[in-house]
Amino acid sequence: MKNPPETMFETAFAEDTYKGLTNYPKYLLSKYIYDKKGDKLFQQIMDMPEYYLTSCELDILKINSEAIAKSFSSDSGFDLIELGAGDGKKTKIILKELVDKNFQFDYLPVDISQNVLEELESSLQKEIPEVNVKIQQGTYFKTLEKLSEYNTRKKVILVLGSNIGNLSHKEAVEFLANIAQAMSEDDMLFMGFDQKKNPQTILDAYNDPSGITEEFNKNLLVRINSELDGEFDTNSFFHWETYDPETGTAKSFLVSKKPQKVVIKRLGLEINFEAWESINTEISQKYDDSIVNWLADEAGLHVEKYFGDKENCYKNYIFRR
Ligand code: AVJ
Repeated sequence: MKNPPETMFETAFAEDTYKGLTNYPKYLLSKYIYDKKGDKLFQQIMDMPEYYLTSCELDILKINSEAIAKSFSSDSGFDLIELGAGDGKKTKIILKELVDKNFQFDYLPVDISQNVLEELESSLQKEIPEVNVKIQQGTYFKTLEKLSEYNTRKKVILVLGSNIGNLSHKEAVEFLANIAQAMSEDDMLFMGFDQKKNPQTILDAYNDPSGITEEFNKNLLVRINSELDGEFDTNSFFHWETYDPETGTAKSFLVSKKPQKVVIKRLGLEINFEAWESINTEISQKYDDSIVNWLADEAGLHVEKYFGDKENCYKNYIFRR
């Protein structure tokens, strides 16, 4: 029982789920992991000892806060625009430094979730009340477009957490090109990229023994069950992680333990799984300087400099047009 393809879908989640599960090989989009429960699980991931990305980036920002703040500053002040602000734990290090040095700036965190933004605003009010916060609810590019229309002073665009890693190279170039389009000559992009490293370290980060990453991935099935009237038995799938050191791509899969059929009522679908058939749920790309330089070039940007940790586990790059 398959829907005729011309049927209108109620939500983007419904449409993307339909496309992904009727594709061969099957896939789901990682952006849908992040509902309330998914956000919470990601918070837990960031606190795991194996998930080195967060502590690496935090160290880079702490060690280089003076140089970073200085590179952001401008005589006529600037707007610090953060795409995907989250809880702001890492950003606060930079904000504190900017305030301490008396630099003139406004902080404009951009997020889809008004709730996340309001929590960030109130925690900043308590912790660093000197910061002028102007929360921006909306999608990244619509908001950037709007901001580049009305604001004339220097823009520093901040994207932390190696979120770009969830994109294919083609999508990453589009993402960077969209940002580049909103940038003028003086503007800067400051962005985190997780680096290629010992493959075992990467596998461990996405394959924790406590099973938090597994639950994080399976949240896609949980959401399909609750929002699309799906009937996934999450116990009949297990989490599998791979890392290809040649391409630098870590991939997450949910693998079916047995042959099974799964009904998703609101999609009018019955999905057939062979034993050991997989659903790709996420990619987490790892980079090196030559990949980053190539992506930048394709997007009409160039790398001005970068900040790394001692072992170059992770790097934050400054891009300009
Ligand atoms: C939020 C996209 C940076 O890919 O490392 C963490 C998400 N997935 N553990 C990443 C994630 C599994 C994370 N990003």
